[in-house]
Amino acid sequence: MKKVVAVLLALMMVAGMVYAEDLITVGYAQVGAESDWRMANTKSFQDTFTPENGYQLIFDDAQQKQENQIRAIRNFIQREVDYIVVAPVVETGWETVLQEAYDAGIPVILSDRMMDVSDELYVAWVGGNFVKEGETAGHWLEDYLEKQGRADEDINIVTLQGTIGASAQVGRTEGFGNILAQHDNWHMLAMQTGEFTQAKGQEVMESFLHSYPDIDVVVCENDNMAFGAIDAIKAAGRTCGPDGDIIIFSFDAVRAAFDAMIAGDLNAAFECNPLHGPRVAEIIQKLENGESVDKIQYVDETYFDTTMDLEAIKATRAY
Ligand code: GYE
Repeated sequence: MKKVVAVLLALMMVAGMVYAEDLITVGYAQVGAESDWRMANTKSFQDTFTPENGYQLIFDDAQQKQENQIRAIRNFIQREVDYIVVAPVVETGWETVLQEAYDAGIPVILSDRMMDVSDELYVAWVGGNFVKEGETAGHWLEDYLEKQGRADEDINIVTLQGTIGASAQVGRTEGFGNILAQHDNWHMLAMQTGEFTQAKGQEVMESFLHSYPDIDVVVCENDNMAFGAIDAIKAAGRTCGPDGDIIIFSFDAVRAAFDAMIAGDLNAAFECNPLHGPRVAEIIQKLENGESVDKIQYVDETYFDTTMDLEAIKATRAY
């Protein structure tokens, strides 16, 4: 009996090994868990890269620290994964570790944010067009002020920026800045990072409200910072949103941003799609089949504001 069990166990182990060997191993160096967007992004990878779909996912949460991401990538190289996927926390400082992956013959796919490295060090990038998102927000504000008959008024603006040096921060700041530059009556009073988190967003907004009593517009480089900012505005006895005295909008358009718009606290949300898991899987499948892939792949994005049927739209949203 013992023998039979031993043989069975051995067989199961071999079967397991063969099975594990058939799986494509993917190491994902994720930024962290700083926002709703990020959680949706993580879930998208975890739902896509499953054994049922032919993958083994090694997931690493870097807690928004570049040194942790670099360590994770080195660990993936050591474990000889088939593919490395990185959502880089910031754009600079990757040349050395990416060269190491390249020398090890492991393809690197960038997702979400960009890296400032030479082209041959990664096979493809897929993510949102952050400059365009910022410009869309700027055009939305133009339109909104126009409709309110405030197009020629002096408009005081503050910005809660994302993690400094992250593509989403750099692009959104640049994009909104392009439209700002076309309006002499728009004044950017201050820009400060809220690290893409609700807590930091609230803290920075509190200090903005102290320093600048006459804020007309708050630009939040993600939804979660807007949630913090809304709390700070209310705590200061001020109001925001379409019926309030401060205009506030943000980027991402996660489910909770719809709730904030429906509640009348947030004016608009500029979409950034986090569901990159299937997009990265498609790239990997093409590479597996020896097909070529587009190096840079932007995802189409839109925006939402309180003039729309937000309940109906929210019901169709996946994140
Ligand atoms: O906007 C923010 C997250 O890089 C697009 O990172 C992403 C940004 C997203 O923390 O919520």
